[in-house]
Amino acid sequence: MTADVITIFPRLVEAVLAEGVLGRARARGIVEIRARDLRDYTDDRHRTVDDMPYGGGPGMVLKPEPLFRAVEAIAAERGAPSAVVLTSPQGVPLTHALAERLSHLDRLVVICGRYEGVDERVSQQLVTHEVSIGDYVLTGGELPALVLLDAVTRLVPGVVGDAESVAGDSFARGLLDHPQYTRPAVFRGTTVPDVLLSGHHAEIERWRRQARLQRTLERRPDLMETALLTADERRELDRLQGKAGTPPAAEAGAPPANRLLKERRDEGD
Ligand code: 9D3
Repeated sequence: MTADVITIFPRLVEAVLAEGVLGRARARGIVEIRARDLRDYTDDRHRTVDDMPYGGGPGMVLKPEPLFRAVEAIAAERGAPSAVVLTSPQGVPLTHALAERLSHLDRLVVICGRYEGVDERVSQQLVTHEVSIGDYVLTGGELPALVLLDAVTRLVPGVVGDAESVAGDSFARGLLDHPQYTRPAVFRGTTVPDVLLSGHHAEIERWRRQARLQRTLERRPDLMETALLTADERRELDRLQGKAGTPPAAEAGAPPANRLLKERRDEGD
């Protein structure tokens, strides 16, 4: 896969892509990702990429010409792109399913939105997918583009070493993960659940399945609507829901039950 990221902050994008799993995948030639400076595709002395919105209003809008020229230059170099993604607050939400579909494509172009927006003719005539990463306001589309590329490229075969960890993605199956523990078995007085030390693999799997379902019910009841459940999970869910005294769903935005935070709250903070 190749991915070309069109941005006015190419050094920011390049710095992130150079590190971690993606940096290694690039170094090994599994994916070829390049940050392109939008200003390189301008033709005026000031390398202008934006202009005032027709009809008035605050802020500036990304001009169409540099974006069209950038995509055309990439197409001439690499061949026609399979998809041209624009990161935008007006986009469809990024989901694991969308990341999965994009991961099968050969040549990706990602345009980072900026300022108050992008000329609508770009969305209409150049872009194939307009994508948001969630309902909160950021200062630009670079971080969303990097989030999208991270989610997409880790699904390209060979990028993540352990294929099992990709296949077992909780979002791939629609449930949250179970809790994880590592050594020491006792940390500042708190122990690891006995079952995890027992070596009884069937018992451990039962405990984890119950924990995944209970967490998803409490924190993300919306996921329960679409989760693909095994017969065992369905049985366990019925048991959890049938039982009286099931804890109520966590309040939206409620802080985690973290001991340090709780103590701060108790101090009247
Ligand atoms: C919808 C907000 N707009 C109302 C005037 C202004 C605006 C705010 C923030 C326009 C652009 C931006 C910059 N954000 C992105 O480019 C962006 C984004 C985001 O802010 N949240 C979640 N996903 C994305 S993808 C691109």
